[in-house]
Amino acid sequence: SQRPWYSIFTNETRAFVFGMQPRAVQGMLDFDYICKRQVPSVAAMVYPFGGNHMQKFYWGTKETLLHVFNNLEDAIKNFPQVDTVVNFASSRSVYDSTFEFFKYSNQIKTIAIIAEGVPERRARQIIHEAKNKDVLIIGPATVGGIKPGCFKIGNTGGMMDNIVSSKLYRPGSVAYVSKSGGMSNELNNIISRTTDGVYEGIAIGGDRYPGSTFIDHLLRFENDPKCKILVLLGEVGGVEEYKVCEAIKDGRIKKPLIAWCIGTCAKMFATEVQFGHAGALAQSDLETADAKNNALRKAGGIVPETFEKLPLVLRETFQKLVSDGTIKVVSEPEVPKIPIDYSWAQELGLVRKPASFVSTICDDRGQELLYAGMRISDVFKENIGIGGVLSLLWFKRRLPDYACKFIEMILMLTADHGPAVSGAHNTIVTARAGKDLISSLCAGLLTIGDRFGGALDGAAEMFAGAYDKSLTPREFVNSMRRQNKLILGIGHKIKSRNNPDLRVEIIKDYAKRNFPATSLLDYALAVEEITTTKKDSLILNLDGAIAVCFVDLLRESGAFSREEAEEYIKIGALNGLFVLGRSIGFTGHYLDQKRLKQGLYRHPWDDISYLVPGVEQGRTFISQDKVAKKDIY
Ligand code: Q5B
Repeated sequence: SQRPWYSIFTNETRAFVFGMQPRAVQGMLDFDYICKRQVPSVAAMVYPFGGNHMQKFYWGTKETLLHVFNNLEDAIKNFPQVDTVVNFASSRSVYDSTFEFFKYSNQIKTIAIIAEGVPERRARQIIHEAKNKDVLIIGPATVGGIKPGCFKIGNTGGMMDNIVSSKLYRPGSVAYVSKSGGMSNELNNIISRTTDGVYEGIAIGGDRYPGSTFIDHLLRFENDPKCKILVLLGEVGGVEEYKVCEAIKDGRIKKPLIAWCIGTCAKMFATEVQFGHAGALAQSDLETADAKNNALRKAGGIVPETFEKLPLVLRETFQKLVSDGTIKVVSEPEVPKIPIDYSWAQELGLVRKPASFVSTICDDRGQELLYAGMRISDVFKENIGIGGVLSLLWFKRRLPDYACKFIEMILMLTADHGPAVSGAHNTIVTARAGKDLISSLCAGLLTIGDRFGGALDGAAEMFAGAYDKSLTPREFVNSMRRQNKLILGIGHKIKSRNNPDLRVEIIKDYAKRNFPATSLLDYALAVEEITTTKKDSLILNLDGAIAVCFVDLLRESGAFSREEAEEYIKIGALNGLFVLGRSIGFTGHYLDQKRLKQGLYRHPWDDISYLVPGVEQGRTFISQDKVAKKDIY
């Protein structure tokens, strides 16, 4: 590698992220972008589950694709310049994945291990192997680290606004090493306010056996000429801070080192206290925060009296180095603009845009699904049934119980009328042609129209129109005859006065007994009186009966304004009732055919009248070229 040993991250460092961590990757890319890096620091993700593919991320305000490899070998082969790994593997799998990376230790030189709770035995094995392979480990149990202008490990630094407010988009002169990610954020903030900012910050992690220790990083910082002030934020537990004391004493650390060990309050407790980290417990007097602070002070470190005074000593030390010319203060670059995700900006109330869709019936965004404002749990608590659900989703309101029951009655009565009707026939033929449920169902539904099952809207419009114009039933029938139009809702292929359709009887009876008024039904029955005198089968059929009763419901129930009632007739709500009900039957026919393993249907020849030009001994009577096409067809 071209970089000096002390500089593990540069603005050209490229990394693999192990694990499916799109948020962390996006955070790293956003950091790169505001640092004005030319190439994203994340070269690829390695995720053993699923195939090799590309995943989309933002690069500033534009989008870019990153590789996701399901095996390390491919990743290494494709990106020989990658020398860093951010390993998000869980505590259970981190050992195996890290050892996998060790196989490529000629290339991979730094591995950050994020997982908490890695068994100490495993952690020590990893550390041992890392030493053998000359690989630097940061972690486990760490957020990672950050080098302003160069590289950010995973989620270090928190959200982008935090990173910007701590000026982590450009390098300063102060390098720190701490244990925890939270305290690193605090240091980023303090350093940015009291000095020219962070040069590099590493959180070694809170476990008892971190892969690299305070001294490892402080020696790097000491040797890095761009770093002018060192900061150590230790804590109660462990003896690593004493190695730093030694380094100050024996001159390996010469730069000003500001140090503080957190946990001085431990003495206020009667027994030893385990602080947040696994390693944050003093197992002897030597491991207390006070003892370590005293030792660091004695060794020559700059140790404030309290943590609150840390900013003060930082400022003083910085000022001193500025005045003696060690630190040259450079002018601040322009504060970068942070691209914010649209969803976040929207949540903050910063942006608005006209929506492409408007929807007013159902909302699935909250904790609970809402049907026209009614919680799905209430739908069941109040037992509103399918009629109630339909009234919410179709009409955006609760309808009276008798109306909901009527809707359910319609769905039950229209559910099926045998295999012979157009729609069921089509469904069956389609199912037997080997098609799936939805194709077969759609094939059946497509037959629904003015003649079959879809006469409801037309019937409602015709009867209501005539009634509203005060045409007598006779005038209505005559006018339709004059216009040469069939009255929709009248007539049936097999049902008649003598063979009444009992479904229609049920509808009529229910409406008569439950509706506040049945003006249009009465009018339609008067029309039926006339049409059946012409032919017994010209009865008010199922479509017609449902249609006129539904108009009575829309107009007379008090649940709809007159305009609303007319609109529902016009926009096709009524045919929806037949479509919904008959879907039950068509689905039944489909399942029936599949259960019966019925083969491909072919219509028998003897059931088709072939009225094509005749043939004699395989030849046409009249030679085709002498006959005009219109004569044949
Ligand atoms: N004539 C239903 O025809 C049918 C007349 C009429 C005035 C009329 C026919 C029709 C309107 C559409 C309609 C819904 C095609 C039907 C349904 C669901 C179903 C189906 C099932 C289920 C029946 C004989 C003479 C002719 C005609 C005249 C006929 N209809 N005049 N207004 N509406 N109706 N569809 O029996 O002088 O002799 O030439 O189109 O409401 O789909 O079970 O099968 O649940 O699945 O073939 O119930 O009525 O009668 O064509 O031989 O006509 O009466 O002009 O007069 P037919 P045709 P003329 S329910």
